[in-house]
Amino acid sequence: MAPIETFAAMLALASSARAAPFVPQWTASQWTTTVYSEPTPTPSPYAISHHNVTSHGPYTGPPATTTGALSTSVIASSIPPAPPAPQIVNYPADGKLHGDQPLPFTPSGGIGTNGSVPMYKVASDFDYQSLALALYHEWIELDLFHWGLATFSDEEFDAYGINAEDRFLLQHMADQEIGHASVIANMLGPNAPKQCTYNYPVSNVAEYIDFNQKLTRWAEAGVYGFLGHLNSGPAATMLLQSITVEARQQLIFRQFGGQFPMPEWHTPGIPQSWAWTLLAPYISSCPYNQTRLVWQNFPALYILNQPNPARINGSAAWNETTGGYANSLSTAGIPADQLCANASTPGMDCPAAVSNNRSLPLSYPGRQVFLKWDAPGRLVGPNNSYVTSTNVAQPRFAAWLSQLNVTYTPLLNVSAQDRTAYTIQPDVSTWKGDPAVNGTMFMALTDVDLFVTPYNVSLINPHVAALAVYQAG
Ligand SMILES: *[C@@H]1O[C@H](CO)[C@@H](O)[C@H](O)[C@H]1NC(C)=O
Ligand SMILES: *[C@@H]1O[C@H](CO)[C@@H](O)[C@H](O)[C@H]1NC(C)=O
Ligand SMILES: *[C@@H]1O[C@H](CO)[C@@H](O)[C@H](O)[C@H]1NC(C)=O
Ligand SMILES: *[C@@H]1O[C@H](CO)[C@@H](O)[C@H](O)[C@H]1NC(C)=O
Ligand SMILES: *[C@@H]1O[C@H](CO)[C@@H](O)[C@H](O)[C@H]1NC(C)=O
Ligand SMILES: *[C@@H]1O[C@H](CO)[C@@H](O)[C@H](O)[C@H]1NC(C)=O
Ligand SMILES: *[C@@H]1O[C@H](CO)[C@@H](O)[C@H](O)[C@H]1NC(C)=O
Ligand SMILES: *[C@@H]1O[C@H](CO)[C@@H](O)[C@H](O)[C@H]1NC(C)=O
Ligand SMILES: *[C@@H]1O[C@H](CO)[C@@H](O)[C@H](O)[C@H]1NC(C)=O
Ligand SMILES: *[C@@H]1O[C@H](CO)[C@@H](O)[C@H](O)[C@H]1NC(C)=O
Ligand SMILES: *[C@@H]1O[C@H](CO)[C@@H](O)[C@H](O)[C@H]1NC(C)=O
Ligand SMILES: CC(=O)N[C@H]1CO[C@H](CO)[C@@H](O)[C@@H]1O
Repeated sequence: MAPIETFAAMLALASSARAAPFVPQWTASQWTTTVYSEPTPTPSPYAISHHNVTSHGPYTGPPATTTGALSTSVIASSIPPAPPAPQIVNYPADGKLHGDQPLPFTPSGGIGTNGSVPMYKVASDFDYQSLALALYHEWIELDLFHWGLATFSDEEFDAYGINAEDRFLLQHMADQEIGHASVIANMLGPNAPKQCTYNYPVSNVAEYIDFNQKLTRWAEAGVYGFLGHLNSGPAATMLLQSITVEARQQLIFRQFGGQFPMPEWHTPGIPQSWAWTLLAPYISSCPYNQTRLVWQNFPALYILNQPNPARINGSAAWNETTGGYANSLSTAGIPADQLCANASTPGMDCPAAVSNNRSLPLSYPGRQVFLKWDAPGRLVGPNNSYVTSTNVAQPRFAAWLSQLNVTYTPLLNVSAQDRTAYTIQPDVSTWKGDPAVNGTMFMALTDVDLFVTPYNVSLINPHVAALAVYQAG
């Protein structure tokens, strides 16, 4: 009878959970399928209420009554370095067991392994703000993926080799976002951010696919940046089980765009404020009473010669983006014989495919990269209610954030008046044979070359002047 008692207990948990959505009531149905198989009516998992966003375009409403990031008392402007955690320093790491085993076949240690019942909810402001940011991403993806299907014709997709079966995959990826949004909203509770309306910088299939592969990359990297820092291990586990699917979506959009699917050996993690900076410009308005975020919006960085994956020679691009932040590709004005969509030679062409070799690299070490950036103080994001800011008066370095590395190169020929400069792509590796600067990655301008590594990368924020996605491969 033990399974039924457990089932009854789970049902009780499920019904009491109605008032508190972050308790995972759907756990009950998982138990019913695995433990209890009587044909009894059982609570089934319900997806979060959502709709198909019908309005798109820039925000045209009245000025917002509340502007700026959410804030409380701010204690300091930077966090000084401190010694590492003694437990990590002291653990011998010699392959032997150093503690009694809590169970057979089970080593001592770990977090959340002592039998305490997991609570799939956020446990701190850090957790709340991080998951709320992730939810804003799931919402935009739910709309963006459907929007493309509704906006472009079958013939337009077919011209890029994205056929009916591929379009079903796109539809399926949109639907996956319902699950991702439901999971995160459940862990946040009743004030979780709601669906918004959006403004996409795209006018054809090539631009749409490129915007998608860039947006899913910063959404993915945005989560890797905070996942290991969450107070709630249960929330981290559940979120990761959505983000692994997001990672597959990113790869598929690269394949749809005819790019090499995953040139990098490691996916970078970025600070939350970077993910919010990159996302916010594409949100036009959010509902009344929308939960606001604490994260910073940095000024836009324009990569003037951003490599253009729609070209046969992707590095031969000048001012071919649809704007700052995403710096996603524009096909406007490119002669037909320079578009890889029109090429038929392997290495030059770029049909949607599992993989494509590109004979001419998008970018390469030694490349001059020309830059322009905005001054702070611009209104961005939902209802134009957030304000871009930076502590940096004059940037001096480009920070190339990719894979496991942040590499700085000096800004050259800086014009303080025009806010322009150029820099040279560095020749660095993660491991021998793997160029660090590759794939869909990030570039920030900074005032100092602060040494940061994947787990303390957010300490760079007080030094960031402007931010962009860079298309290195
Ligand atoms: C949104 O539109 C898609 C078709 O693009 C449809 O399959 C889906 O059911 C719609 N969702 C809602 C909530 O209306
Ligand atoms: C299990 O560990 C948590 C902290 O990780 C602690 O709060 C809790 O009291 C522990 N429970 C038991 C039964 O030791
Ligand atoms: C990026 O990685 C791909 C796949 O390993 C490789 O072919 C390409 O040369 C790399 N690009 C650069 C700029 O190193
Ligand atoms: C944002 O603008 C929309 C449309 O004007 C409005 O309905 C909504 O209440 C505004 N949201 C906030 C948080 O002010
Ligand atoms: C706005 O949100 C607060 C909680 O943040 C809630 O107490 C209030 O009822 C909400 N107002 C409306 C009109 O939904
Ligand atoms: C590709 O473009 C780059 C940058 O304009 C140029 O240096 C290079 O010669 C071009 N390669 C070919 C094969 O046209
Ligand atoms: C880039 O192109 C846009 C129009 O598409 C133009 O307004 C802008 O001045 C150009 N910028 C540069 C640096 O050439
Ligand atoms: C694809 O690119 C790799 C790396 O540049 C190269 O070794 C390989 O020969 C290429 N294969 C084809 C079929 O082009
Ligand atoms: C450096 O700036 C000067 C003045 O703006 C300009 O004439 C020159 O071409 C620039 N050099 C490079 C390599 O961009
Ligand atoms: C990049 O990261 C790897 C792995 O942490 C490290 O070994 C390598 O030295 C880094 N390279 C640079 C240029 O920082
Ligand atoms: C970040 O971590 C590295 C160790 O991985 C450390 O050497 C560096 O000083 C830290 N950076 C800051 C700004 O604290
Ligand atoms: C000449 C030619 O093939 N033009 C095609 C180039 O690619 C674009 C986008 O796929 C098509 O619209 C053109 O017809």
